[in-house]
Amino acid sequence: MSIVALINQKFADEHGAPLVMGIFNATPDSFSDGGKFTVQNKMQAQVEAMIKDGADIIDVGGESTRPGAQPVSVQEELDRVMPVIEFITANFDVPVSVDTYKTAVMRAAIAAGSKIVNDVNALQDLGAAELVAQTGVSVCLMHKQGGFTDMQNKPQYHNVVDDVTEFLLKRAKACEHAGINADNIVLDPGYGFGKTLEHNLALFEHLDHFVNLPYPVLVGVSRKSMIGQLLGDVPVEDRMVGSVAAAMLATLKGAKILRVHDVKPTVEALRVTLALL
Ligand code: YH5
Repeated sequence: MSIVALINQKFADEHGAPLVMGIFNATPDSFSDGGKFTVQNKMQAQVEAMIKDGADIIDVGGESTRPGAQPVSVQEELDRVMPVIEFITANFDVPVSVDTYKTAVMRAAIAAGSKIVNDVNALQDLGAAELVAQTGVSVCLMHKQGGFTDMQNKPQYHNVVDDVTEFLLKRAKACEHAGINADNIVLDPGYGFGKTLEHNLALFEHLDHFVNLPYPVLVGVSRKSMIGQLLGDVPVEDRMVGSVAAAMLATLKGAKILRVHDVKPTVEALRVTLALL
């Protein structure tokens, strides 16, 4: 099923609800206390909890793309994400997205059953768009400015909303030209990727503009520094309520996929928000 069909089905069945994409960080710091057995069991328990809590998609990533994070090799990234992807596709029907910008990782993830490529680099790696076209999977194209190490170093735009729009539409057209069906494309303004707080706020204020483009929009603000900044520079563990609030406003502004760490609080907030609307 195309991502647009999945979005429309839930939207119709659940009073305008967007899809909830649960973030699964397959990085060693998330799971490394104890032996291999413990690691595997914790991974499985977290996946099961996210599904029980109502995640519509599980987004598996093996390389931290936070500013200043260390890059990892293709082999290391595969070692992190493949056991998780294989566990989910073997045991559950929930669609898996793979959070990667590397064609080789996309290829392995798709072969293991991933139905969505979530690419912070908008399929600009060599052969990425062709791979997605040939395999018929869906893609989220995200905007970022700059490379991963320097992107928060004085980001600048002529007009952030126009610049991000121009980039995303250009990438969407290139992807369609490569053979990707329009119904398999999602756009994402890329909160926090080469953006100051002001840029992030402008992109949020003008979400209606992105939502009016001919592709569904994914919003990923969960636990990000913009939430921390709005709360007076609170640490990451104190950003859940702010993240859920932002996700609800994004929903009211027409976002169709919410990428979140806290699935249960987001799903509960959505039920109440949409029931009272
Ligand atoms: C996104 O927005 N983000 S990875 C810094 C944080 C918290 C979270 C503590 N992949 C996105 O989640 N994919 C990531 O501060 C993404 N959209 C899409 N499509 C960064 C992340 C994070 C970074």
